Amino acid sequence: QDSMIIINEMLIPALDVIGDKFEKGKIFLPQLILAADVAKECFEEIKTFMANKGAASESKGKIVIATVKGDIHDIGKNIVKVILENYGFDVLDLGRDVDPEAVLKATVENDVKLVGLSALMTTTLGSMEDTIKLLHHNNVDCKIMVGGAVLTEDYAMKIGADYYAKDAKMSADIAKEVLG
Ligand code: B12
Repeated sequence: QDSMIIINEMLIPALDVIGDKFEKGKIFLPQLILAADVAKECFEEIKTFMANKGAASESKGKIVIATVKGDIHDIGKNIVKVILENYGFDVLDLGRDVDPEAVLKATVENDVKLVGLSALMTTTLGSMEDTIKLLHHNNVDCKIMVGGAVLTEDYAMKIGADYYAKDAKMSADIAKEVLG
């Protein structure tokens, strides 16, 4: 609970300030990278803390997660992973800049019923749509949840996702609904 407060009320707003300043040209790429590195360190600490408190032992089901092709933003995706693992789900993290084919392969080979995709840029929403289309064209029996700052619920539905999650807590609620 305390970890979620630190993430949602302190770390994410701080990154929003950084993003805003970057957009307005008040800070530049080196500062953006520095801020991202600091945030990563903080999330690592929280992850270790949560792991020490003891995650659930019995797996509640498998979930594939990935940041889509062309996108290297993975802080949000990594938070989602930590939270899902804490709720007892097995997370197969494919990393960032992930090819749609790799998502398809991991989902089919591991008989995964829930896939989570992340995209942080308007330019990579197309890769997200391509990944969803590929899963649908191959008739993969799985639900797809999507997230990332540039997404909206409407857009998520338009590109064929089953669920839109605005934050990590919501991803856990969706996983509970889909996987029980
Ligand atoms: C940190 C950061 C970086 C870091 C990334 C480090 C890393 N390892 O991730 C670095 C410095 C590398 C970077 C690079 C770039 N960035 Co950048 N970056 C950011 C920044 C400041 C914060 C993003 C972040 O981590 N937020 C915090 C996390 C926790 O939030 P989140 O990702 O939204 O995740 C939460 C939810 O969305 C949801 N969620 C997210 N994913 C998923 C997935 C699932 C399955 C679910 C269920 C939920 C979920 O849950 C998460 C937790 O609550 C944003 C600004 C912003 N405020 O968003 C810009 C931003 C995303 N970057 C931007 C840009 C333009 C770039 C660059 C192109 C810059 C450049 N000129 O090179 C490159 C892109 C390189 C690439 N190909 O991807 C733009 C994108 C603009 C746009 N609309 O397309 C932004 C919005 C900044 C801006 N305002 O201009 N960036």
